[in-house]
Amino acid sequence: MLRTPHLLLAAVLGAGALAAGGASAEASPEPPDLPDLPAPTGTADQDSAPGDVVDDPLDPGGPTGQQPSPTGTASPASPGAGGASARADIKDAEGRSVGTFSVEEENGRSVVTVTVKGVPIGFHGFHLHGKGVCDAGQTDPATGGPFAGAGTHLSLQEASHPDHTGDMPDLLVGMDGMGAASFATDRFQVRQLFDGDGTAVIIHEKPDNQANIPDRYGHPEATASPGAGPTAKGPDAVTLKGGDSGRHLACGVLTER
Ligand SMILES: [Cu+2]
Repeated sequence: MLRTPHLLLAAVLGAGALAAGGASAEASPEPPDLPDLPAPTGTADQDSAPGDVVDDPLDPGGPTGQQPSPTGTASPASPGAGGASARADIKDAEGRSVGTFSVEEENGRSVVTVTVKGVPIGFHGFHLHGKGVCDAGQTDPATGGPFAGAGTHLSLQEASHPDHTGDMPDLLVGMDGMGAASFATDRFQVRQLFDGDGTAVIIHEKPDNQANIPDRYGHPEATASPGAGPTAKGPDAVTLKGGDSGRHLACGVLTER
């Protein structure tokens, strides 16, 4: 049902693109960061309509029957990797179930789906942490919060926040305490979640600032990140570790299925 407006929009914007870029619109590759889960519409000017791509990532089901991209390179599905999936029951520190988390590989992307209830209103930092341990009795000395055993943010390579493998969009919870989200990420494949120590999904008490601390916010030089210089501006070392999301509110150990 969304396809028709897209096509119309693409047609309108495509006219401008043709005037500006001509036939190069078809040959230009998709921006690497944009999910391309749904079957492409096959229109020659899909890359020239910025609004078109943004609408589609939350439509992973999208079996529209449209033909695949003519180039065949838009969907980096790897043979044998498709269909792997994992899930987790998310519980708070009192052991109450507050939601479910699932991730499933589709067309080379990992599609995450989460639903929660009984969680405080607002945005919550939402991450995969690098150990599959959810013990409410393990207290984080830095925050006093539970589930310290889940470790730091899952990171398959050296990175700062918000570029860890396990960094995900904030989870928004409504006035009724319920929240739901679905998104795609290419930061990990499902099998990688079970290498080593396993993986836990964590809902934090506070929003994640994604380390977006503009330089106009100063802070004591003592908390500056390594190499930040004497100005002590921008995100400090703590922010670059976790996005200032605060305590762990709830936790779920991922299991393969
Ligand atoms: Cu976290």
